[in-house]
Amino acid sequence: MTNEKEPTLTREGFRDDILHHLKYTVGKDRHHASVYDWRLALSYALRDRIVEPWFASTKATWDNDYKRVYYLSMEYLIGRILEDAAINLGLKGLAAAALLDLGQDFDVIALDEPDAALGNGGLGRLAACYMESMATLGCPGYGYGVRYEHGLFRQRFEMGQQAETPEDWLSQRHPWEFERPESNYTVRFKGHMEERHGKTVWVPGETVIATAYDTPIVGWEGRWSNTLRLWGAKPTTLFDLERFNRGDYAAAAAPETLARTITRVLYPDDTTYAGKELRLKQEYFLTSASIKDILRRYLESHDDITELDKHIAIQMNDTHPALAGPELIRLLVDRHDLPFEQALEISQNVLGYTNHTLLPEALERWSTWLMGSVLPRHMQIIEKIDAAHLKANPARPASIGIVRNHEVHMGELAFVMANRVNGVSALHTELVKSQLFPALDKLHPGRVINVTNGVTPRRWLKLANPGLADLVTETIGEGWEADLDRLEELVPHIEDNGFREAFMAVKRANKAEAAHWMKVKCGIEVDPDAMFDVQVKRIHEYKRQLMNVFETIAQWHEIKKNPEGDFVPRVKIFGGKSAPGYAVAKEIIHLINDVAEVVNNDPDMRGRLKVIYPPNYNVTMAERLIPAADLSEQISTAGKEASGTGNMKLSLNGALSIGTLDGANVEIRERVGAENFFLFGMTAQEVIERRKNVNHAREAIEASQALKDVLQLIAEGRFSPNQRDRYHGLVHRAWNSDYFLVTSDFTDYQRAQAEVDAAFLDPDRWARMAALNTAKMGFFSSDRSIRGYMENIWGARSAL
Ligand code: DL6
Repeated sequence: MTNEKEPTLTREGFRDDILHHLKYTVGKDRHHASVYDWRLALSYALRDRIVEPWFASTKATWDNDYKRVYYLSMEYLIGRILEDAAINLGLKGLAAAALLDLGQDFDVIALDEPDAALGNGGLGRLAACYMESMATLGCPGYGYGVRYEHGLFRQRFEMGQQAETPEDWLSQRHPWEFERPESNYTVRFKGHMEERHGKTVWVPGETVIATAYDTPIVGWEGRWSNTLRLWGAKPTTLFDLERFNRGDYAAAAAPETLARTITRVLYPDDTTYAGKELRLKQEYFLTSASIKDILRRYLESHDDITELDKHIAIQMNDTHPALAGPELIRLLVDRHDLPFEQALEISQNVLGYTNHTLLPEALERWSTWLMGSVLPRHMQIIEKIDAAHLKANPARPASIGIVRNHEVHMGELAFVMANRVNGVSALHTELVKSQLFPALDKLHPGRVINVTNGVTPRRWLKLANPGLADLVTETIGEGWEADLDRLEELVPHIEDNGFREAFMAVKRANKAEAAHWMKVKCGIEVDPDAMFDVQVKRIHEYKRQLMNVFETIAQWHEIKKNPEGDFVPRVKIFGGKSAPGYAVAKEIIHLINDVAEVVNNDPDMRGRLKVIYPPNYNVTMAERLIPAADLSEQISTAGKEASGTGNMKLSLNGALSIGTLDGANVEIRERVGAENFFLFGMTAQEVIERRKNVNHAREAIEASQALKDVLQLIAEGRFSPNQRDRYHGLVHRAWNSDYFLVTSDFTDYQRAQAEVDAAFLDPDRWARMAALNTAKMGFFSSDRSIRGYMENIWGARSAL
């Protein structure tokens, strides 16, 4: 291992720590311990090493009264913790050696850990990267979230179709957290309002207790550590004994059922909102417990509640925690007796809002009836916020009110309550201003700013790709992990044959490992020398996996027509889950699997084309596939992908991108240079124009024989021989609606794919381009993003 922190700890000492925990914490002797037992023992031994920096960070924050940042997010897509913690502590090598002495293998043990999936996709994984970067930069902060009993569902394929089963990460002991039963808050729902002695009093109909579970998040080199505080739910009364004694067991257990339901499952959909009442309760549960905890902590060392905004900043990760505004006002007014106007001003001064999507269906709205019945006091406050905003901005158009058409618009609420609203890439921020909130932006110029997303290099290079990480260290020395701009120092080395060879040798080794894994996981053999063409992300129409499948079919058809021809061998690799209720995305999954079945069993395709779709894509699978990718598919309809972060991870690991001018692709291309990025497709503006032509799909298909053939092959059931009409609906939509413009961009996509083939046939050119991608990714470190938040939104300083 390179760059191991000089340990005061010895190999023998750490071995003893592991054995101590195995015996006294896990209760096993080493001769009967399973991998699970060893994992727990190792995790506790590592966790011990985090506790000191964690306490020291907390103490320094109290002693110096540092400004604290609170990140509120309904999702944290954490992944495995063990190896990440070991790397950040500089103890991975030592841990591996100590385990070896005990006859155990670090990698086997690390792989035993469940992949904590408390998130659906990009927004949740970003929150996890940001937690780690805040700790690395010494930004005093807390992440607040929900301790879901079941994270994102497990995906299986049954006859090619997605099937979901519950995920159960908490069925095993979770060694990284500390339960804090003393940190608990009553969260109220429903009921009614009463006026008592001139005060408005909320008499709740239901209550649950939010109780804290803390996970320390250690930054690079263990110099600072923050807390991720997840709320679990407990009933306010254990059970109704009277009802129980009468034999009415179901009614007796009602309080417990309510509590368990709230934290039972991560909301399985990031685009549509069913199960509305429960979702609203989950959001309020997170928000209420967190805001109360924030105020409690503040008042422990400050007397004056009106000074709150000088000492804290609260970031709302999308609109999901947007009740933070009304809840903070409620507490300031109802509990601390501040006038509404002052409470509003203080709240606005502490709150920031990050928007992560332009998709209208993903912008939350709640009916006033639902809001009023679940949170009657908040409904009153939201109306007051809306009225105050209108009073201060009399020219405000009715179309942008927070409450309109009997709905509460959470995007507008978050915007009005925040002192800064940020988009997540330069293009997205422009679209937030011009398309999403144009009128609000005009009323509040300067409020919308950009902070382009980033990813943590500790996990997405050092952990995921140790071969490349070691090569980088050998070439430019240590320290790049916390100063990713230094990757630029690789540029002159790209001229060096030896460096390029070493770079491609790492890629080849990663591909060989991934190929072996695919053989075990999917039973399909792939050639590590073929191009690994990777599209891994949520399955969504706007991300256009469909275009990739169409192109795969076109390629298959070409090879069938010319079986003796020369073709660049490709392995098309897909990964991703669809929201369970999203029928069109599930149909795309089915089609990918159907196409894979035909392609992979066709002797003409041998050595030329394979399609692999391993089920249950998650953080761990990303760590395996991303370092092995040659080509990164970033092909969303321009104007729809807010940023993307997979695009950054893939480029960082030396994959070349084929992509549209969408989200952060624009900034990636600027950095790697237009000649090193396979650009295709319409711009966001052209997309808007194109849609005005109602015949856009038909015209695009008529103009491309290849596309016509693809649709014909699908329609006649070539990929669904046992149900030939399976995709008639899909083909019909492609001809007649095609909102995401797959057909209009298809021909240009094919052109760009041909350029990719030509580049791949020139290994030296490819090696230069791939290495340049890695070298130019410094900007996309989440450390840079967090610095941006600290300087331009939170007004927070590093404690280091
Ligand atoms: O900002 C993180 C991530 C972006 O990179 C993706 O482009 C965007 O799709 C994603 N949004 C979500 C769900 N949005 N909502 N609500 O995950 O955020």
